[in-house]
Amino acid sequence: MVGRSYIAALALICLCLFYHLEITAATEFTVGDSAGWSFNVQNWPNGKSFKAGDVLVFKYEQGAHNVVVVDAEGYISCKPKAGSKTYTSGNDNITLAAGTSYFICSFPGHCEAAVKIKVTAS
Ligand SMILES: *[C@@H]1O[C@H](CO)[C@@H](O)[C@H](O)[C@H]1NC(C)=O
Ligand SMILES: [Cu+2]
Repeated sequence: MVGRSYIAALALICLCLFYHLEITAATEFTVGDSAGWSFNVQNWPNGKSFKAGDVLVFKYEQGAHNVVVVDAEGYISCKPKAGSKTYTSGNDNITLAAGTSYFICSFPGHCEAAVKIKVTAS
């Protein structure tokens, strides 16, 4: 009897751990899906839920765009502050922190053409 309930308890613990991992595992998102980091990508985050630790993958032809980490002001104005972190590989992985993150392309006219996203992670 003792052996049985011990095994049952272990099984329950394993299930709970598995469930916990399932709900906390990081998700990888390709920004813009098949179109990638491109014009009019701005609405791509709509309806998706993000959590801290999720990874955004920005895919684009190297040299055609870049990815600049900005704040709300930079997002709205399309003007990154000097020294803003900039990614240029064309296959950039950015891990989300909790809160709202803003990314734009700083090539002339691109951010204005909606190569920008705002993502809120829980
Ligand atoms: C980003 O992650 C992908 C796999 O998801 C990998 O192929 C790529 O090399 C990574 N990019 C960088 C810059 O490390
Ligand atoms: Cu661009």
